[in-house]
Amino acid sequence: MRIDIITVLPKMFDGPLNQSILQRAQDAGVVEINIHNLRDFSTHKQKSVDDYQYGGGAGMVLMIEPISNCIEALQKEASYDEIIYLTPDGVLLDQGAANKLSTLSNLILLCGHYKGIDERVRQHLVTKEISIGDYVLSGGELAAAVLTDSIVRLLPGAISDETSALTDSFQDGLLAPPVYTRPAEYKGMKVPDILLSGHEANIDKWRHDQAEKRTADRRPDLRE
Ligand code: 6GU
Repeated sequence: MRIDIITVLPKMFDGPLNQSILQRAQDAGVVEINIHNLRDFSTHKQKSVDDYQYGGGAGMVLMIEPISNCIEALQKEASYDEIIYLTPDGVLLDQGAANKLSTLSNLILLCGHYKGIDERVRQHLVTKEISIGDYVLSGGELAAAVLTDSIVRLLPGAISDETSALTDSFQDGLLAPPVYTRPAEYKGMKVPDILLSGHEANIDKWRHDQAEKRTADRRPDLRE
């Protein structure tokens, strides 16, 4: 898979994409992630990428021209399945959406900033709009990093233990059951006996029951 991220704040991606599973997936060639500074596609002397909004009002708006230039340059290198704009008024990201996106080959993620982007970008260039939750972030960068992580960890070869992505919370519509590691007892706090029993079928049943209980307690909406 190839993911191209367009942003005015490329440094925001230095940390999140270069650790752990995301770094290993890139090292292993499972995914190629490229960060593009929108300013590099400005045709203005000052390299500006935003301007005042027509009709008046506070806040700068990202201009269509540098965004279009950047997308056109990328489309000379690859053919993209989706051009995704990260925005709080997009469709909410969930595990099902991440699963679907992980089956595609090439994605462009466009991060908005300031007051927003020219509506013509959304109408004519973008193919999908995604929000990561009902709260407001300062820009789309953190959302793009979240989306990238949710997709890349699902790619074959990204996680060494192939089964572990499948037992995540949400993957089967249930929250994940509790897990424990050594010691078996710490300051009087004990690991449930059944996990030490070695009885695989009973352990599977216990885990499933715990997942059901946790989901009913915390996220009854997931069961509907
Ligand atoms: Cl994608 N962008 C911004 N700015 N805020 C958000 C968001 C995206 N998703 C939730 N809040």
